[in-house]
Amino acid sequence: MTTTPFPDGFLWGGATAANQIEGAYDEDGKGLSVQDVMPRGISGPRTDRPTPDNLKLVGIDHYHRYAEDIALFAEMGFSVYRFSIAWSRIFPNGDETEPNEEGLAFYDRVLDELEKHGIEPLVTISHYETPLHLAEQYGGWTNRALIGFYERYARTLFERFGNRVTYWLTFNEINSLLHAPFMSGGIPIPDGGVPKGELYQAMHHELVASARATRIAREVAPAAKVGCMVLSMPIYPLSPSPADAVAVMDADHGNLVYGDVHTRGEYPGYFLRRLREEGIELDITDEDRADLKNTVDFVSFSYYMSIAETADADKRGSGEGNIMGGVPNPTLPASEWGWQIDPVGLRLVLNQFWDRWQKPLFIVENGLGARDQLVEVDGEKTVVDDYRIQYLNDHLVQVGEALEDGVAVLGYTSWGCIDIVSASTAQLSKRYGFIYVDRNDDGSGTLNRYRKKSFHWYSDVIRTNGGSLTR
Ligand code: BGP
Repeated sequence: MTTTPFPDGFLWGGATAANQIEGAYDEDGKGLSVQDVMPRGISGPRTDRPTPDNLKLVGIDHYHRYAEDIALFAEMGFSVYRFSIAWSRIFPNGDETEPNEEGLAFYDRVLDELEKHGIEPLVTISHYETPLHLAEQYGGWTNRALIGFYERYARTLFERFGNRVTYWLTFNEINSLLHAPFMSGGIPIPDGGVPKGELYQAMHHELVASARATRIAREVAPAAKVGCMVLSMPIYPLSPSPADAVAVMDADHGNLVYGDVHTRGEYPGYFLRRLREEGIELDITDEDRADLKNTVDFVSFSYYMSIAETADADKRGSGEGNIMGGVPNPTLPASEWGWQIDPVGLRLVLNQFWDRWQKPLFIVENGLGARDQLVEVDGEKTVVDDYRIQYLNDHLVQVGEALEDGVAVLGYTSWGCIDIVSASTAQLSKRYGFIYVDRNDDGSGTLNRYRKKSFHWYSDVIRTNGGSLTR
């Protein structure tokens, strides 16, 4: 009998996002989203209209292969599967008053498959998939009108799926908005950049929308558990100087404010000071303040890496990262995409979030993007991804440490449980999955699925509830 720190009922699974997996970008009434005009993710310019080099137009054709993919997730023993609903499948332009029934029917079919296999859905309402029309006609989330459109969209989902979906996330990585305005907030970026005041106003609109969705869920789907979702990135001081410690505190505050608002129901003093010092007057109504009091049931987050920070201007801002970067940490290795690998950072951020918010936590993204080599072993096509097994094992061991520390963790959905298009660079060659998908960056490939070595490894981890991890 193996011992394990993971409690009975811990939810094990994987995560994806509609724009990175589904394809069928214009099928069954779906409208364009900002992703359909971002052929290079956030690492390249947007286009006016979809271009054939945008891998997301086809993705991995999950829109037609969802039953096969979910059967593979079930074979691994998933008890939970995180996916997003594409906003522009439900409201093609985003400002319609009635939803697109064909879009709703697709997610009914996905939920049918999950129920067939006893897999709990964990639904992201908005995962970087703002309808392009809302970006182009309204300016995205800088426009207060988006709160109403998002409310209508969320209410439609709760009414349609509220009796089948327990776990909901309002916005994916809501704290990325200032760093990726177009992808995260549907905000067109003029040559001179988006004025900071408009970005902060957009942030406020999303926080109000998130809180209103939380209130609506409680009215329409009383069994629902609503969580916020933030991009976590523990920050270490580059030196023990107090100045570097202050630089860390300031950088951390920039991310923690979102969880603070979602769990406390108001803006913290350090954020109000930041607005004052930047001369920014937010348009906050009394209704907004009342709305923000609708705090979440749990906090979910993505974790890939940690960064360092310093007060030394010459060293700042040179690090690679998931949408945000700090200063490279000389004590840590990095992935092929320069993301610093730090399993202990996951234990630290679990403790930080638990100590700060005392809300159950859900790790809804964690994984290693790597170039995989498809090979043949015993007549089977596979990938010998020992590097991914090592990364995931070491991170899950730290989740176990956090559980021993008394942190309440609901579950873990590894990112990209099947190879999908990456967000930051829109590549398929940056693979995360337990399942290899035969499609390449040039769009070639059969779309066939193949089980990697990590597929069988993860099956064992789930079967033993973490007992098979090597500590
Ligand atoms: C997060 C996004 C995910 C996913 C992940 C990995 O920011 O929430 O959608 O893409 O990053 O990043 P990438 O795909 O750029 O490697």
